[in-house]
Amino acid sequence: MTDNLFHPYALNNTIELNNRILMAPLTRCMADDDLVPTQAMADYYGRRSEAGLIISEAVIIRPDGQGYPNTPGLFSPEQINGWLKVTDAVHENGGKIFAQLWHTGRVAHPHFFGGGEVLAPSAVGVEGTVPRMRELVYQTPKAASHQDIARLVKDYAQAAANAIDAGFDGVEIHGANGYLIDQFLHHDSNRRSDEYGGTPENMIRFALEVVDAITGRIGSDRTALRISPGAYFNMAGDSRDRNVFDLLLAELEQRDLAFLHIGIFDDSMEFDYLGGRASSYVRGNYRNTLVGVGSYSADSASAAIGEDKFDLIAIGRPFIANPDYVAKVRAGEELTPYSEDMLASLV
Ligand code: FNR
Ligand code: 8K6
Repeated sequence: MTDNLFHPYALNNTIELNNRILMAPLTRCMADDDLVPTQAMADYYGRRSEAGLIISEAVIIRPDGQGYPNTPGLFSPEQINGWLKVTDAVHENGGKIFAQLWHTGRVAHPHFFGGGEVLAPSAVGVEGTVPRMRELVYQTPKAASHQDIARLVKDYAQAAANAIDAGFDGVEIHGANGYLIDQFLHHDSNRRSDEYGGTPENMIRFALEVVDAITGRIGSDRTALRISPGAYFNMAGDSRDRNVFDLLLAELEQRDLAFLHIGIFDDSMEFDYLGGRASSYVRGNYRNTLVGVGSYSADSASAAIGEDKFDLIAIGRPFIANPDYVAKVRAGEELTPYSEDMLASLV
C-alpha cells in the first residue's frame, strides 16, 4: 500500500506539492568543466518531474566549496543560465525543484579550485582520499577566521538569490553529511573556543547565521535545511552533540522553514546519544514539516507516513534507477533495482 504518498501537501501558503515523494539530492558529477549544468542534466531532471519536489544534487556556492569532480555551481552567470535550462525542463513538465546549496568545508580539495586554503571550523582534517580520485589526499584545513565566516554567510545568501534567478522554487541548505555547516555542529570537527564553538549556543551560530541570511534574502517559505544529528559520514559521533542539536531544533522551530530534512543513507541506523533513529529524535524535538529518507521503499515510506514518523519521504537511489519512479509506484509496477554502475551515466 502506497496511498499515503499520493496526497498533496502544502509546505506553506506559497508552495503546494502534488504528492509526498521528494527526489533526494544526488551528486552525479556530470557538470561541465566550468561547473555549468548541461542539457543532459536538464533532460535527466525533466524526466523526474513527477516527484512532488525534486531536490537538486548538491550545488557548490563558491569555488573553494568543491570536494568532488564536476559538481555544478551557482556562482557564475553561465552556471545560472545552465540551471535555467534545468528548472525550465522541470516546470514544463509540471514539477517543482529546490537547489541544494553546498560547501564541503574540510572535505574540499584545492585540486578543484586551483590551490589555496581549505576552510573549516577547526584545523582538524578528515582521513583518507577523495572518492573517484583516490590520488588526492585530504589536507588539514585552516580554521576559518571571523572574516572568513562573514564572507561564507554572504556567499550562501548570494547563492540562494542566484538560485531564485535560475528559476528554482526554493533552496535546501546542505547542513548534513559531514560538510561545512555540519562540521560546526559536531564536536569531532568543531574545536573552537570563540563564539562559534565550545557551547551549544556557539556551535549552532554559524548554521543559524546561514539560515537567517538566506531567509532574509529569499523568504523562509522557500528555504529548507538538511541536517545529520547522527554523525555517520566524514564525521565521528560524540555524545555531547546531542545538546547542540536539541538547541538547534528549538531555534529552527521558530523559523518557519519550508521543511527540515534528515541526511542519512539508512534510517534504521540508531545513535545511542539520540536515543534511537535520527528521524525519531528529530520528530520528537521539532513540530514542523519533516522529510524522512534512507533506504525506504514506497511501501515502507507510506507506512512510516501513516504512523506519523515524518510528513514527506525523499527517495534517492531508486530514483537513479527509475526516472519514472512515481508513475511506476502509482501503477504498482516493479522497479528496476539500483546498482552502482548506474552512476556512470545520466539516464
Ligand atoms: C547521495 N546523497 C546525497 N545527499 C545530499 O545531501 N547531497 C548530495 O548531493 C548527495 N549525493 C548523493 C549521491 C549518491 C550517488 C548517493 C547514493 C547518495 C544521499 C541521498 O540524498 C540519500 O540520503 C541517500 O541516498 C539515502 O536515500 P535512498 O537512496 O536510500 O533512498
Ligand atoms: C555527496 C557526494 C557523494 C559523491 C558520491 C557519493 C556516492 C555514495 C555512495 C554511497 C556512499 C555511502 C556512504 C554512507 C556511509 C554510511 C556509513 C554507515
